Amino acid sequence: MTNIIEESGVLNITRRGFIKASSAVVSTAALASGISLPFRSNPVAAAVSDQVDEKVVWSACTVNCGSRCPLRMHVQNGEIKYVETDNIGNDEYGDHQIRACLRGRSMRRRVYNPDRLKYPMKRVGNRGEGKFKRITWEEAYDEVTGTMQRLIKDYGNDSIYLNYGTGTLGGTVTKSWPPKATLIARLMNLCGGYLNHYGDYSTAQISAGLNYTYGGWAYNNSFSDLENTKLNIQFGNNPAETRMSGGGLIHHYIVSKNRSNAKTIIIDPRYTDTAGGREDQWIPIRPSTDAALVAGLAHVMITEDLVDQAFLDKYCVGYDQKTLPASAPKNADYKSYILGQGDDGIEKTPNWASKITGIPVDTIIKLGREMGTNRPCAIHQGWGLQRSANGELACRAIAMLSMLTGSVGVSGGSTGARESDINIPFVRFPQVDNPIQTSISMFLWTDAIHRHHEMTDKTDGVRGAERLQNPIKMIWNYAGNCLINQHSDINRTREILQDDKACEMIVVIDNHMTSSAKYADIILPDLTTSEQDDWCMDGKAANMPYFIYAQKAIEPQFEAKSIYEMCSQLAKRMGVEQAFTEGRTQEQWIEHLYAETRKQDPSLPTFEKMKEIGIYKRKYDHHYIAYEAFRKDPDANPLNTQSGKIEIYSEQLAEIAKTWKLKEDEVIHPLPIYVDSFEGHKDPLTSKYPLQLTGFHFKARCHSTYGNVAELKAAARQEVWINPIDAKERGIEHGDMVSIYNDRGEVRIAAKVTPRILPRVVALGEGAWYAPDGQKVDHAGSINVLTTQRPSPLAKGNPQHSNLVQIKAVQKA
Ligand SMILES: Nc1nc2c(c(=O)[nH]1)N[C@H]1C(S)=C(S)[C@@H](COP(=O)(O)OP(=O)(O)OC[C@H]3O[C@@H](n4cnc5c(=O)[nH]c(N)nc54)[C@H](O)[C@@H]3O)O[C@H]1N2
Ligand SMILES: Nc1nc2c(c(=O)[nH]1)N[C@H]1C(S)=C(S)[C@@H](COP(=O)(O)OP(=O)(O)OC[C@H]3O[C@@H](n4cnc5c(=O)[nH]c(N)nc54)[C@H](O)[C@@H]3O)O[C@H]1N2
Ligand code: SF4
Ligand SMILES: [Mo]
Repeated sequence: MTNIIEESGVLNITRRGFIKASSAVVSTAALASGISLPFRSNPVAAAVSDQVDEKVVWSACTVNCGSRCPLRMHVQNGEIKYVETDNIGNDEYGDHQIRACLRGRSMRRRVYNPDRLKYPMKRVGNRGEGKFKRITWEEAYDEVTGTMQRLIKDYGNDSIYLNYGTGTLGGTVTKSWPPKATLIARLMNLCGGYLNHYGDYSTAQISAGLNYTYGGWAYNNSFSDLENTKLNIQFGNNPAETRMSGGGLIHHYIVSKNRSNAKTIIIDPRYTDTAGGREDQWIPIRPSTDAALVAGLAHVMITEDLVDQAFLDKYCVGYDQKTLPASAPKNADYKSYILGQGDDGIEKTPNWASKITGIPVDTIIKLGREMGTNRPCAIHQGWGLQRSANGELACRAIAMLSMLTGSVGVSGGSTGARESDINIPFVRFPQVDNPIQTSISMFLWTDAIHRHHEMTDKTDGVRGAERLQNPIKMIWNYAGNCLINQHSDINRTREILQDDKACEMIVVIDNHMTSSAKYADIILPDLTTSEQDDWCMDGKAANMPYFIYAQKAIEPQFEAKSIYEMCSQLAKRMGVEQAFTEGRTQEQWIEHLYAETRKQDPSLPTFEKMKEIGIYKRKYDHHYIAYEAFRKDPDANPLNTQSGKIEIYSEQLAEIAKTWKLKEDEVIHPLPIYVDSFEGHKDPLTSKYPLQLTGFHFKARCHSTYGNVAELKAAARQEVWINPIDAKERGIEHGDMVSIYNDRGEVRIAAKVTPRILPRVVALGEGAWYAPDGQKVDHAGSINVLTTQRPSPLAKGNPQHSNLVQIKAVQKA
């Protein structure tokens, strides 16, 4: 299909169909097939009214869903009338269209949403009450810099915290995470620095855990490489919902898996959309027990002589006595652990694993044999299973399967981590060093407000210092809803934040009046992507990376300003304006960053060309194979671990396990063993709260973003998944209103009674907009009313999928 957008990024089309485009050679056939303009359906109106300017502008959806989609804004008289997406090219796999999902296509409803923040505002009521008065930008800037200067003087720069926020993760100038990449950090670092955070809500446990196994962030083969595999095993990985872009990873996943025709096994407590009839086998598993399943599978492979011993000997440390480090006690190797010759004396038989996981013994034996005889295997894990109380161990355990089968570093193989991608290098906004070295886990900021004096490296994972010197007195909350909605235990957070003598100033920079914005002292209304220019990238895209030049489609709404403008103005008041802007406007930075990028890679289109084409895709004819060089020559290309090899037994973890202060039910271990977790199926609390509640990332929203679009809410309703057995015991029928509760709070939402979830497990999509009534009961299905702020042992991360609850019926449908 020909399309005008191939020739011109920004088209001006008049009501009478004249085209005022820079370069366009546009056929009427293209017009007819590519765009349906309102004037064509109403020629009479067109004839009598004045000319209307219509243009099509490339923009993007920059939220943190892992994909990143181009949007083509149809703008009439300065207003977005409708939203299209990538429909250029021939759409052949490998050069396919990056088509936006329903969320991106509803961007217009986010830009013109009644929740839109219009003016700078200052809190007038109690914090969290949601009462604000309109102020001018000048007043807002003065208030922020005045208070900030006082706090820096009284407490130091380490009392100023940049909260996690990923609302504009896909932007470059507007990028909201990691903190050091944001313009707020640039501003703060020019003014003495800020308290940093490490880790993220997405991958805290896997980053911490597999870091010791592979050395640094653990990569895996790209999904496109599934076309070479013999067996496809997905642990808690749901790209059909979490990588939804039509051009993104679910597309790579389906096409390449079909090409290999490899058997596909989905291991998840829920029957996911990724399964959705495309799987050969669904193995439902009790949450937080994957490590036990792995041990059972290892037992099968070891006892039936199906492991790749040569691989384990050459590339790994600690599989058996031969490669165990000298510092380790005897029998501290993995094989001894599995065969019951280790410390615990328990043989990890399929029968043992079955009791813990709820998976039949036969299924475990069969799967172990399939893995051992279909090498290399593609073993991937999503991040849901590590977002749990024992997630650091679970994610390391899954990687064992790639090692036992010798699948690491080869085509068709895997590492056990989540799939990786090839990227196009792009020069980012230059960063200024942070003079403050201290950082905390992104999950412990509420603690750092009210018990900072107790927080040390050994107790709370403080980094860069032995202990926290100062409490958090000010929070910058840019493009994030983690102040309330996305952080655990909302009721606890509310209590901590209500005291405005503790944390004295909260600045929220957002587009909408979110639950986090209600807790602001100062609200600064930001532009949306549609109202400014930016480079948008970092979408997961296997071996077809791309970037988008998002261009301003409409004028700023109300009094909203760009983050660049806000920070420049604040910098001016702090006396660092020149250092902050380096004399450039936002548009000049955009051009400058691209010029720098093209210096590295002159094959990229010119800036002018990018304006026209909007999106640049690069097709690679190879796949990303993680640790390929290491596999080929481990001596020349060692890993970044202490030994240079894959560490099944980690001496560093053994040391941490000895020196850190942990609670009785918390385990850090040099081997990837199975342990019961707090709020797991064996926790004594199950006598009161017998159901394991697991969260999941839901197609109706990207976290909370798009959560206020009525059409999306109606298309994919928020409901709690419950098995018919559990429902029947409680007199619950499909559609009934139920109460989900534990000691932390209560949520009321409709029940989805379905065999798609394991009995004794219930599931709720994360991100619904918290809607409490006067009685503190949430009516939106906002899961973080029920989650805990107790961190996981090693990462000090968010165990947001480990929750025990009870459910009762409250109202018939
Ligand atoms: N229980 C539970 N909680 C979870 C999770 C879970 O699985 N379970 N998942 C966790 C994970 S993995 C993550 S990544 C976090 C995500 O947590 P957040 O990063 O807080 O993600 P969002 O809820 O999408 O919030 C993004 C905010 O950015 C705003 N925004 C969007 N576009 C713009 C813009 O152009 N400018 C500005 N200024 N603001 C904008 C949105 O309005 C929204 O308020 O949630 C975590 N919370
Ligand atoms: N539509 C949409 N897409 C998104 C997001 C979104 O909010 N909406 N968020 C994006 C972000 S920031 C992130 S970090 C990713 C998150 O990506 P993930 O963390 O992978 O997503 P989840 O849905 O939390 O978990 C994936 C699957 O793990 C399963 N699971 C939970 N516990 C266990 C367990 O113990 N064992 C096993 N085997 N499976 C388990 C869940 O049922 C779920 O189907 O998604 C991204 N994509
Ligand atoms: S939410 Fe994700 S998949 Fe959907 S349009 Fe935006 S970037 Fe694309
Ligand atoms: Mo995330």
